[in-house]
Amino acid sequence: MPQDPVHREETELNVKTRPKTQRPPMYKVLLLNDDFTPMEFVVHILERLFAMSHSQAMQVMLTVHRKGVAVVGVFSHEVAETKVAQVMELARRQQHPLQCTMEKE
Ligand code: TYC
Repeated sequence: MPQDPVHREETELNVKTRPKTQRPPMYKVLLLNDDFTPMEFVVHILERLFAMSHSQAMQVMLTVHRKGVAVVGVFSHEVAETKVAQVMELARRQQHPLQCTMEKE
């Protein structure tokens, strides 16, 4: 950028009047604890659908188990919806009561 006073002023003016670019809202995907879903199943879900390593998946699963809920990822609305649907479908197929929801960040 030119740094002489005239050009500097233009640069600052541009910064002030530049239209704000809106970032799309992001969504947290939350996993909820229950008393019945096996721990290994939750770990498997976190590895497969949320690209976590085995030890990372274990840690997050134990956080949900102890605290009741944890954020397992932050995504665009479309991706978050897909992740929630995939978790719910895999749990339903195995007849586990695992619950997964999303909320605006
Ligand atoms: N609480 C479950 C158990 O003791 C394990 C579990 C962890 C279930 C995380 C759901 O999102 C969950 N088998």
